[in-house]
Amino acid sequence: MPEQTIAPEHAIITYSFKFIEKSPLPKKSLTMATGPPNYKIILCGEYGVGKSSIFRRFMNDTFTLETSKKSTIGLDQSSRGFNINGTDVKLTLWDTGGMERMSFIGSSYYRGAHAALLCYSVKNKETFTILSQYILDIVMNAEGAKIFLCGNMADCEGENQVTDIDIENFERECGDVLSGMYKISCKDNSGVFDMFKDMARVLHQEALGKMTLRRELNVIRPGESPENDESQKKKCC
Ligand SMILES: Nc1nc2c(ncn2[C@@H]2O[C@H](COP(=O)(O)OP(=O)(O)OP(=O)(O)O)[C@@H](O)[C@H]2O)c(=O)[nH]1
Ligand SMILES: [Mg+2]
Repeated sequence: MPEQTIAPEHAIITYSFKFIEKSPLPKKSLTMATGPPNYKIILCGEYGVGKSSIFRRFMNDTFTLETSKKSTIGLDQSSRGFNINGTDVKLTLWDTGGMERMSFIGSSYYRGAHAALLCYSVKNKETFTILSQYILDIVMNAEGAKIFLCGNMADCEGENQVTDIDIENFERECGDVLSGMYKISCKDNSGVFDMFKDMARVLHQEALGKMTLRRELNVIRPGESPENDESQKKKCC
């Protein structure tokens, strides 16, 4: 049974645009008047680690094993709904080419991101050892974004494999910077849906926590409504 059948009620909205960013960037807010909370996630990582493959699994559950090297050019974004403990939330995933990280796209890609999915290929250690540079980029350009680690191509084995010890060492070096770690295979479609569902849960929990704190401090931002907040519901009853 494919994992994606778990939340069939949610429509998938996909935008694709190259070079020109037409829509306004999403604001970091918990509940917009127009719909469920929407969390922006950016894919980061070296050329060829499978970011676009993750994006396609997220967008329409497809996979293509490319024989020719085709790098992503420009930006893609796609949204998808998840139900977290009875609350609808939306994730909007952004993808760009590993080669484009330093290009003019850079700052708008990072801006307003709630999370970054830091991707590497488990069969290529170089794509793993370079991740600290990406963490620096994220911290500098996407203030407050949570960072999740994703090892793709778990179906592959090789001599240049990233080991569990490498991952443990990296986790130790990062301190508490990482909010989640996953191993997936886009080819086998293993772990992809569970990863996004878990990210949605972590992001929503964090947003609820921030909102509760702001309410305690009596600061509710315009565009946010307390209706979706579970703790508020309990108080009302
Ligand atoms: N075996 C295997 N191959 C994969 C997997 N995910 C992606 N690939 C292959 O890896 C190659 C690169 O994947 P992409 O998704 O294009 O990588 P990318 O990170 O988007 O690359 P850039 O756009 O250049 O940054 C393609 O040939 C994919 O078919 C996987 O889980 N297993
Ligand atoms: Mg790509």
